[in-house]
Amino acid sequence: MARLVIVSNRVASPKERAAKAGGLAVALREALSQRGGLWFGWSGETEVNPPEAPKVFRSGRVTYALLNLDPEDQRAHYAGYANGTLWPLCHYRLGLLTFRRADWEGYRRVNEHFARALLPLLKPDDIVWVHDYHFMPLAKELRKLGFEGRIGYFHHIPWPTPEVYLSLPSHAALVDDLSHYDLVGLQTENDVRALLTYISSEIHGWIAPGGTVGLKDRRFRVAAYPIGIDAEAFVSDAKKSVGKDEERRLNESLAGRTLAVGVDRLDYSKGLPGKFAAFGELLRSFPEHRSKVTMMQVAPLSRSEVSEYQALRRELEELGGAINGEFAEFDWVPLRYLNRPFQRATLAAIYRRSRVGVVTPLRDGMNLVAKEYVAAQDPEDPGVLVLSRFAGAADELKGSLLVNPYDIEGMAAAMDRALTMPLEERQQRWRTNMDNVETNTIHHWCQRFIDELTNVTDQFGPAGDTWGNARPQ
Ligand code: ADQ
Repeated sequence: MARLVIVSNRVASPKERAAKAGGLAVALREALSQRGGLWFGWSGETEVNPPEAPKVFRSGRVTYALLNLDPEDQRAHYAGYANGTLWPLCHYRLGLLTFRRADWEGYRRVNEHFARALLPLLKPDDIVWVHDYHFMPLAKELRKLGFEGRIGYFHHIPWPTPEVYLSLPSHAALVDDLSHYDLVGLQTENDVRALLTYISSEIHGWIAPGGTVGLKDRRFRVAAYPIGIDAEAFVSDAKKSVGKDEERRLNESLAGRTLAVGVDRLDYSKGLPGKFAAFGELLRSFPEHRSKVTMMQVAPLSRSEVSEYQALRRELEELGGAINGEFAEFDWVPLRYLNRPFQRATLAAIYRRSRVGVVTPLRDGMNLVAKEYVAAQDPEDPGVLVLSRFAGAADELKGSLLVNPYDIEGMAAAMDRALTMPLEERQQRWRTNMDNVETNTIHHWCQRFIDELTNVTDQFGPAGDTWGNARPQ
């Protein structure tokens, strides 16, 4: 079996416990330990004139290789191009997009640095799987250095429609970068359609049936691989939480009230101001819920070095304060707002206790919280998921109440419907969602991507012969 090499910006340290590392990190670590593998990424440290070679260490069957970055390159790469340009672009927030040539150059320099450091560690038959928008140019840089093995890329965030994508000054260069991968994975069929439409209508690429793409003299495959969660672990954590100290404390604090929950990184793509406003609207327009429903929003801080995130934090503090100021009673605080991370088991207990899960991003590649909320429910008495139609998960979780996150009153009405939904309908809707969460787990996702990357080049015909003799129409 060929060795697996994973490249990602952050690497979950081997000592990080499963409950803390998150489902994706755990699944990747498992895939690596099954076949033996290498996990390559940024060390989290910066230094002026960093060494070309990464720090390498082993844990079990997995080798870790971590690279230090120059502080200015790291800023241009991470806060600059990746999170100041690509993140807002892919989440349809053109008003927040900044494009600076220096950031674009820094982004490319970091990718070149990564490729130079990775190449000496690679064997010709390795399977290299690159994660996310921080590393779109990595395959091209590895190819320039002579690596001919299989390289795949998975894009965890949405791929925007051509009209939006064309706002990026470096749009053609970036898709040219992608064409050096053998397999490009996106979250949903909508994302695939958006990328393929751009390729065929804007840069003269060819699309063959099955998603094989021809661009200049290269071929690669583009397909949807909707990511899942470790459903079993969530079910088990949620069940175990019953009767434990944390569940007891939560119940005591709620004093018999109904709970609605939101769990999102503090990020402007997650639609948090709209969610707060919708909860305020619920209490205003449906006064029967006052003093009866508490909303808990867990929002750990992220990317605090980017100014838009600082502004969002202030906005939420103000909005949250205003809701509590308007509606709180001496014995009831409507909104509990927490900026801290929790262990998976604690999150599972909170999800299970919540009659409503409110997941209302303005755009989201998938949104794993939606799936975690479903997995944690009690099948006998499940809660209802209120889900943004603009989350990738909306394609799969058809038992949810789908909402438009720009429609505050519509979201308030959906929360009311969820809070008053009869048991039988809740059970039916939950079963529909749970069937999907149990079928398409993070393990299936991982295996399917690796299997298809392993075999992908067979579909392209003999090397060097771009389209066989027949040019696809
Ligand atoms: P994210 O934008 O980070 O992921 P999401 O898919 O919701 O969003 O995953 C967040 C993860 O963090 C969940 O597993 C959640 O449990 C965990 N988490 C959130 N708050 C937490 C807290 N307070 N304590 C501990 N854990 C917490 C990106 C894309 C998504 C895509 C994923 C995976 O933006 O669209 O679904 O990658 O591909």
